[in-house]
Amino acid sequence: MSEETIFTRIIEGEIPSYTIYEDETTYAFLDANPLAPGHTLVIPKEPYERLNDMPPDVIGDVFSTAGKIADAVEEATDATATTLAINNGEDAGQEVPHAHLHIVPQSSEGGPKS
Ligand code: DGP
Repeated sequence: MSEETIFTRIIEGEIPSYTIYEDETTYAFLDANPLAPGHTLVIPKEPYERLNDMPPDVIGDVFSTAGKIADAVEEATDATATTLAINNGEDAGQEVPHAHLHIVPQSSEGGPKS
């Protein structure tokens, strides 16, 4: 488990966020620096730093949440697809050391919708 990060403060409501979905183990909210409108982050509520640190059931919970909300994210943004991505470690571009799955809406024209 990593130290608490800004995402822990978001889960606890100390920092405002736009909630997309929440359950016992995961939280999904709009990215503050979106690659496209509707860019959503799915995080485990426990502050695991990387995917490598997460137990299989928690990995399953995060992807289950992504599966539950992918249609809604596409419908809300007129997207036709989504890119799911994890920057898994600092050298891969991970800026916040609390594991998170990016869901980026994509259009039929290619590239993120803008
Ligand atoms: P990454 O580079 O994979 O660690 O992505 C971190 C993402 O987190 C980045 O796209 C911006 C987003 N982010 C950082 N701080 C905040 C915040 O305070 N609120 C929200 N909603 N998103 C944040």
